[in-house]
Amino acid sequence: ELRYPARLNCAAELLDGTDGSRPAFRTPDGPAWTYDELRARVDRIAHVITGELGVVPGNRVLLRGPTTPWLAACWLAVLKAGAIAVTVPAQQRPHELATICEIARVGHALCDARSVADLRKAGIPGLRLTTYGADTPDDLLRRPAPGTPYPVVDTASDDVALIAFTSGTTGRPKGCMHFHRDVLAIADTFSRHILRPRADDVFAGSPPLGFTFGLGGLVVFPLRAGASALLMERSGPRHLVPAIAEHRVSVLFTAPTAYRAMLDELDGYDVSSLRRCVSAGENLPAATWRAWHARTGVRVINGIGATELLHIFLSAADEAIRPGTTGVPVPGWQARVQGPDGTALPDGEPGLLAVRGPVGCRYLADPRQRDYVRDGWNITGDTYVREPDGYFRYVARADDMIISAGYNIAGPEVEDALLRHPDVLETAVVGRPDEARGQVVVAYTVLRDGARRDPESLRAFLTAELAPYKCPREFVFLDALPRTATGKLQRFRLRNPGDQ
Ligand code: 3SK
Repeated sequence: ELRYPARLNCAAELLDGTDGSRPAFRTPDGPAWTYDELRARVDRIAHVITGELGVVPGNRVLLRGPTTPWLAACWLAVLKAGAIAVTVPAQQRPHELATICEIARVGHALCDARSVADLRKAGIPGLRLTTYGADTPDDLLRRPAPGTPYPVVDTASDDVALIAFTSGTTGRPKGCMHFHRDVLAIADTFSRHILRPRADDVFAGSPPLGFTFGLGGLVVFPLRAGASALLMERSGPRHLVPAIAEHRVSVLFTAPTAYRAMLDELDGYDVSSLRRCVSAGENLPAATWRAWHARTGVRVINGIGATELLHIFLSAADEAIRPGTTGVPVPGWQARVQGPDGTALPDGEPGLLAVRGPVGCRYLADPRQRDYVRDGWNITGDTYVREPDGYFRYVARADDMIISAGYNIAGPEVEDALLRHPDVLETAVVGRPDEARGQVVVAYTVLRDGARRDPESLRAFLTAELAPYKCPREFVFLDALPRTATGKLQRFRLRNPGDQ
């Protein structure tokens, strides 16, 4: 069991203790920031926000901007000063920002000057907006501040440190409150037991810092290990591969579709520095796992996490990794599969994934809390099967099961089969309402560059892979699949093409 002292400031814990001359953050083109430089910059920002800007402990401070060391430093400074960081994925639109600020009662915002237009357009009443990274005298980073260390605010370990918003594939965004101890708990469970980072590791990846997958993988885990992170503003597959080679990245965090897309970019690059590759955000198809392993020799660590639970709670490491499964509960976590009435189901039967552990869901003023937490278990909304050997296998999001002519069909199983076709880059398989059958299976597919749009070839391929009732009735070819700002597939937009 994890035990933390009653008084704890997680930012101070993450910043202290590492040799000041070691690198903390770097960017693809600038010089590295050492731990000493990071501490000095965090202290400077903390002085400015609490002095001139008037932030006091408990205030909610919105942070917004591309993935840079300055955004990470602002996050650390807000927490060190006892205030609460409100994080949002970078691409939120003005009306979404206004809703988030209203829900979280945000009083201050620290915003990269390049991302400020939408925040200004949102016209949030009473918001004190300060930019960083602009060439103006009122910029956060140019304001006068004492050059002395900032005295860390003595927060309780269960004071709220951050409010992370779920990007919400549908509905009003939900703010998830997390404590100072939760931030350390994700490092002391998933990172410590599965990732096992070393101080000489270089972390990099694509998830933005506004998504807790990125915040953990690119800030919390490297700092907790005294390691360094390459923070990239542009982190698509075409940027990641050269960056891995140039900066000798050893720990990579990205999503399944990026692993698949990176396979086409690897030629001519030396990625032998990689020793840990983590995939989350969506289920990792076995075909992608095998293809990445064959090309790089690295066994991808699959995981499932949730913004509600801050980071990954089911996973496996090294030889214990079993492609096509997510893994087992991360040490410190418990998981089971249950029926809609809350009773545990026997192994082999699909049902709702329920988990509990050191971090729990705490929605900010939202009645949906009652649906997410039932009898002390967090119900993630995923359908899973627990195999007799204790491994958890993803079936679908609970609302992604297709019921066609009385058959239950898991869209991801059909997707997995389609991804084994050499022309298929990405696919999403959904049920479309149908009078005769209830639903019919439709495959939306993005092909690799230069491949021919030939539904018959896909149909013939699938017939050899799947029972006939699972084969899509229709194939639709797209240039890209609809995704949220954090890269999650928006299946509802394919099921109901009129919805936005
Ligand atoms: O979606 C996930 O699997 C995830 C992983 C880590 C942290 C947060 C999330 C939502």
